Amino acid sequence: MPTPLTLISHALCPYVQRAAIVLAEKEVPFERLMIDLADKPDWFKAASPLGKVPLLKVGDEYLFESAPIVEFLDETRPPKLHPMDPVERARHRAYVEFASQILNGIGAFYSAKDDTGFAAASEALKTRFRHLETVIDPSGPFFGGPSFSLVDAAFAPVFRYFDVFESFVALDVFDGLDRVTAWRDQLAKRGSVRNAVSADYPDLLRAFLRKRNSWLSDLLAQHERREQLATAC
Ligand SMILES: N[C@@H](CCC(=O)N[C@@H](CS)C(=O)NCC(=O)O)C(=O)O
Repeated sequence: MPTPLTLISHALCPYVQRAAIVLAEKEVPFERLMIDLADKPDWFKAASPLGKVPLLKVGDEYLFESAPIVEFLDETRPPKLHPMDPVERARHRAYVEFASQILNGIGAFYSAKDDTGFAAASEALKTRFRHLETVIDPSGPFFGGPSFSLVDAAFAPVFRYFDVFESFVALDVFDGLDRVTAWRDQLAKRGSVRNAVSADYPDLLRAFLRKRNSWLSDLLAQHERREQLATAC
């Protein structure tokens, strides 16, 4: 009888998605438990030293931080998603961290208070994606070539943000980045990626963005007013 696994989650968290994607790639059954990060239960505070999701409950033990969680899954459940070659593996770990830095950049992007801050955050993201364009395996379809890896699991939630952003604002972040765009398209089609969030993810992300009181919140509000007018006509 395999040890039961529970992924302590939040509906929008990109780090939770990494773990959910890896579990799905490995076809490992698991329970998913959503918590309210605005009202953390006492058991969660006790189990999560940094107060963050994801947690992976393995039997009676709680693992925290997405990187060790997915590495644990990769060590214990086939197929291996990390490359066998140690240098390549170290490189993949670095690009998982690169994805985390991009997530910080996305936070700056959706929190920017004015057009100047928004343009600066957008430029910073473009610089990161331009770098990625030079390091993706050109034969595709995934970051390292034919096999889905932990880097793919880390970037799929990154690209998912842009699917929602681009539903209400035209962005040029991926302009001219053909390899990144092809990779993004491949990841969006993958079952493990699609199923890592609920069907109402776009609505939940829009609701989150509406409350940011940021430049992007204003762009969303303008778009939604136009949508309402179009429906009224
Ligand atoms: N370094 C952590 C980052 C996880 C993280 O930032 N989780 C966020 C949600 S996406 C969180 O739980 N924040 C706590 C809070 O909002 O109070 C990891 O890789 O697991």
